[in-house]
Amino acid sequence: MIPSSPVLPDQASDVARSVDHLMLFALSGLVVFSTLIAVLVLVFMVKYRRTSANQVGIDIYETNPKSHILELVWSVIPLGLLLVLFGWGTKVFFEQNRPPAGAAQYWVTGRQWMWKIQHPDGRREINELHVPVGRAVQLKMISEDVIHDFFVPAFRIHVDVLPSRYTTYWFKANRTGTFHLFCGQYCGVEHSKMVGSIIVMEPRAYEAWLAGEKTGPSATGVASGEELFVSKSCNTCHRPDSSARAPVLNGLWGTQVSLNDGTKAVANDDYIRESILNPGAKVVQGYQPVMPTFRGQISEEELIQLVNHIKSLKGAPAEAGK
Ligand code: HEC
Ligand SMILES: [Cu+2]
Repeated sequence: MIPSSPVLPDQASDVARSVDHLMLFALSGLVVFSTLIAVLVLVFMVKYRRTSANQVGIDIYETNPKSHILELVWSVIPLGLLLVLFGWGTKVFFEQNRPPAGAAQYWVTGRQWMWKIQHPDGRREINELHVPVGRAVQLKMISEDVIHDFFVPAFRIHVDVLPSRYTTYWFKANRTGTFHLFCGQYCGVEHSKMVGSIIVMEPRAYEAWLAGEKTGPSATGVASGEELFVSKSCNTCHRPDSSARAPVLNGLWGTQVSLNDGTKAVANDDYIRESILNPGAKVVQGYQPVMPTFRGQISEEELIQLVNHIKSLKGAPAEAGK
């Protein structure tokens, strides 16, 4: 455990600790070797200084076979240290990038210049994210316009949020408190105002907070996935009772879909998002590419509602083409 210091930001997750240990290891190696080299430069400057006017340097390599050993030493030791750094860095990288099974999924939409967040139960908030302490929180993030970056120093999270692709990250806060959220990627004139807070609460307090003011999807101007499915007339083709014109979407989530070019795709968030915006890209086997594109007619937040809705559609997987 590293004590809090004025140099390092707050440390509020286990991953933050791993990142700091790795950073301190790299930093101490840097300090040791920089000092060693600086001292040797000074010592050798004095020790091997020119003492008479006609003195000429000698080629150490030819005259001293021991220099092979010396060269091996200064190659192998740094190699070993760098490999340690590499292996350790890889371990931390995977720790940071692989959410543990059962992590609760939160949606984050970045736009000029705010963060819009949706909880697993559909609750929404802006520039604030309330989470319970000690529970893994998975973030699924997308931008509505330019590239933003979800930056929470206390969790050592610094990850780009891209338009047209979901980025996934996770954290588990290990103490309660309020931590800064920044946009870490210059994104326009009000970039510096694109800030917020992560509020880490005791699980009980979080439950109480969730049960508090009701701001469901419809209360904040975004219709629920179920409503959108009707209002965007998805249901005219994707009727749960027939698979005549379009595949039934019940039970689709997580399955392998056979496409009419002979390949397969996994029905995940990105697949469903693409199916709605660019239906022609992956056409389900046995169907005609008749689905219209909804690009420009559905916002990222509405897409999230639709993805969540399709995810929640249980029942027998669609038969034809699977
Ligand atoms: C005109 C009829 C029609 C409408 C309207 C329509 N779809 Fe489709 N959809 C299809 C057809 C046909 C396919 C299968 C061919 C393909 O993949 O493009 C399909 C495929 C899909 C798939 C991939 C299904 C799978 O089994 O892999 C998803 C997801 C989907 N649609 C979602 C939607 C959503 C959400 C809406 C409303 C925003 C919508 N569709 C509106 C006809 C339609
Ligand atoms: Cu930004």
